Amino acid sequence: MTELAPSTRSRVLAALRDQRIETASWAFGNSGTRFKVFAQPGVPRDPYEKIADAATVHRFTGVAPTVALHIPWDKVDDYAALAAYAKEQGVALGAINANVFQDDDYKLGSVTNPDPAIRAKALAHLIECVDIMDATGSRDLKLWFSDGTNYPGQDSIRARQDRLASALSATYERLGDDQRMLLEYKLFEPAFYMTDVPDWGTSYAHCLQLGDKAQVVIDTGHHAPGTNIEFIVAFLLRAGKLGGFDFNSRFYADDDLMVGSADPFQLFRIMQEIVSADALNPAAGIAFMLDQCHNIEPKIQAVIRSVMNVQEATAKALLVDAPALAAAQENGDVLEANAALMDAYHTDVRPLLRELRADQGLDPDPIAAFKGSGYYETVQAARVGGEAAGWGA
Ligand code: AOS
Ligand code: ZN
Ligand code: ZN
Repeated sequence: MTELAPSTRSRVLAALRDQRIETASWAFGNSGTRFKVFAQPGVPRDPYEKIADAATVHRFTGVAPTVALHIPWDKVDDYAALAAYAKEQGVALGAINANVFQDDDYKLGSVTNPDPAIRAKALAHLIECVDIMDATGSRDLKLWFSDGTNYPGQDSIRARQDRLASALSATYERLGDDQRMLLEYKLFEPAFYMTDVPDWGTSYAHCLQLGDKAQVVIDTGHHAPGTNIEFIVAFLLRAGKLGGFDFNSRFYADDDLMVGSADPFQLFRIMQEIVSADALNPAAGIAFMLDQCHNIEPKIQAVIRSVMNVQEATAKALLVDAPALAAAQENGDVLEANAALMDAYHTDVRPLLRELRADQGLDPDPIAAFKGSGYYETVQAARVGGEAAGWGA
């Protein structure tokens, strides 16, 4: 890497030191496709063990101090005790993810179901998730609805929007002052004709109507191929409506592969929008979460790699020469403006990140450190009969 000016170096290192990435409990459990779940040895058998794995990721990376839970995959009797255990392990509990997609009752939808009794059951679950947030101290309720229809004419699109709005509003009313609702959208799957929250515009419109505590969450795998995700990021940032990300990579649909593996340049472009809007620091309120499934690769190591991939994209975004970019844009200098981004993107930031970790008292190579720690061998021996902890359960 060409020598950085000392002021740039300290600015970039300080920003990277403050960065926070949230892991997901379900990433540590067995997962798969509808064709096969390949079980791995040593996977967690309960939410406590998932938290222990998430804490391990934080121990080696230093920037992943929270872990998102999924209800009911992470159902326990005492959520305050779970939060206390997380604290002992050196992490905190993050977003609470609701699940209104895995009951037989939800075949025709959850909060948009034509049957009022099923809508009431779904809403009760969303409210229960806010009760859980009170116990865990979580700030964010993450809502993803699989609701939609498979055939034209199956149900009224407008009536379903009304039902959705009403459930969102009842849940919003239940939020405490410091709690938020993050509404995720997804183009398709499991519904194939029409999804009730298919895109950022739908999520944005509902969030706008609800109020400040409702924000859009962008899952990077939930768009049509070729969608300009950084445009969505820029738009929502400007509107003050970007609540966070579910990071992952995709080649085709909702592949849930490791973030930064399919298209590291896209991840850089997203982080560049974040950095240029000064929205990287946790104080800006954007939750940078991972939502991934490690179907064939070792899970803890894959989560560590994912955290590092986000760090690398962020470091590159922080290296963009902002004054030079602004000047080129102002002068209409297309090539200089583009070069300002590309120069930063092509910088090898790995030495800088090694330096950051050394400064933080961490091993500069988290993957080698994890492999050498013996943690994976220990849990493989201890956790006999680990089960599917989420998708594919
Ligand atoms: C589903 O496709 C969404 O990405 C969800 O955010 C998530 O994977 C699920 O709710 C697990 O929590
Ligand atoms: Zn997601
Ligand atoms: Zn998804």
